Amino acid sequence: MYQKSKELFERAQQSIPGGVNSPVRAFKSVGGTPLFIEKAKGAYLYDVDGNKYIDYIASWGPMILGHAYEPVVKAIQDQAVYSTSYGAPTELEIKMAELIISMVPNVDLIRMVSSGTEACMSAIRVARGYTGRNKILKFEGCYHGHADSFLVKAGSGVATLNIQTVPGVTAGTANDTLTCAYNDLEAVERLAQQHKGEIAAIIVEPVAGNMGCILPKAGFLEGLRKLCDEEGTLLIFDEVMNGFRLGLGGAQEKLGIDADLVTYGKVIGAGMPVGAFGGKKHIMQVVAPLGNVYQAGTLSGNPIAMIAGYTLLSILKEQPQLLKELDDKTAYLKNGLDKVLLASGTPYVINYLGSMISIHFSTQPVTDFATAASADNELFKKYFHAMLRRGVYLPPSAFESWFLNNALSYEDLDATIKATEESLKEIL
Ligand code: HOZ
Repeated sequence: MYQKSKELFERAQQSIPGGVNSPVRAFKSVGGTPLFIEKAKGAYLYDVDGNKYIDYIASWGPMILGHAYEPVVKAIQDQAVYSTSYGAPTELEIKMAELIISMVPNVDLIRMVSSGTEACMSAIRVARGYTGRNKILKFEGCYHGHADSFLVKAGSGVATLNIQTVPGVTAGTANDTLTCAYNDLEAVERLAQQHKGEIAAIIVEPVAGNMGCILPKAGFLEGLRKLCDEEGTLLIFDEVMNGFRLGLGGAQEKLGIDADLVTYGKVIGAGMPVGAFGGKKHIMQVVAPLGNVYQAGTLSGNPIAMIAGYTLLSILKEQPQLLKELDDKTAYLKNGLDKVLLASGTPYVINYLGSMISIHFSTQPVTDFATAASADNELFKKYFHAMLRRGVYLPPSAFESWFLNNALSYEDLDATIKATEESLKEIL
């Protein structure tokens, strides 16, 4: 069933560390052979062995309207004939910035970069430059890319591979990163008192997607906002996963909280390598060449990435019912999964908001990294493979959110619910 993938994985390991260019893809925590993908269209992935899967990764977020979405493909093709990169400004970059600013009201200035990692790395540099402070505070199990400052108690692949300390991150850098449990406002308040006047920024995934999907408790984000205002600390929302998915204005709009800086990633490139960081003018004006906080990149604002993202975001803006349809599909899936999971008798938790969702096989609410980690992740492995055998491609780790796309039909959702019912019968 996976013969060609097996051969490719063998070959890949000869030339690529671990055979993959991003660790979660190696299937380390679920075991087995990573699937090598040949193509994708709409809601489906096709591997090199000719197997078809209903896709719940959506390239970890950006395929909101499905894979190879025709308007995006055409826009890329039309742009490519004019060259793939100039290293000089284009009108497209202005249109992209104007579009995002029109959708996210508290962003006055926005800078394009090439990935979510770069966006978050740059945002904390801005926060440090603006406040003159060194420390940042992040939450256990949140993942903000692989810049040194964030690889402390990180989620996603770091959690999946159970890496406690990342060699190569200096003690000095790690010491400037304070951590708290997600949703523990009192712990944040205590740390803020201990480090009064030292914390440049609190960075958070408003809806966490790198320890499965975990929602902020009522008052948590509001409490962070208040604390930041009192302490002169900047609040950074990492909306790499949430942005333009949870709402046109992302989590800020959905949850009604303004961050000082916001970061975006793959979603704003419709799957092309893009990221961005933005915020209020008085903060963003420290960025070079307006100010001295240096940040740069030849591929920043790349025309192919800009046209892809601009096309996707314009469609989402013009047709807001698309996100509503997607949310309705997610609610339908959640209800169907609830039915079959309840009937199976196995303890479980489904967390979801908008079109982010995940299952933890847990006896207690999953509200932070500790509760996510104490879920039955051995059972998740079995569930993952049982679903894969039935043509459903879930994230290959319990420490990742699922992302729905609007190309999914209700038949696909029913097939996923049925596959879960059958899988649970097989593995329990
Ligand atoms: N760390 C990413 C998801 N949280 C996975 C990226 C990838 O493997 O493409």
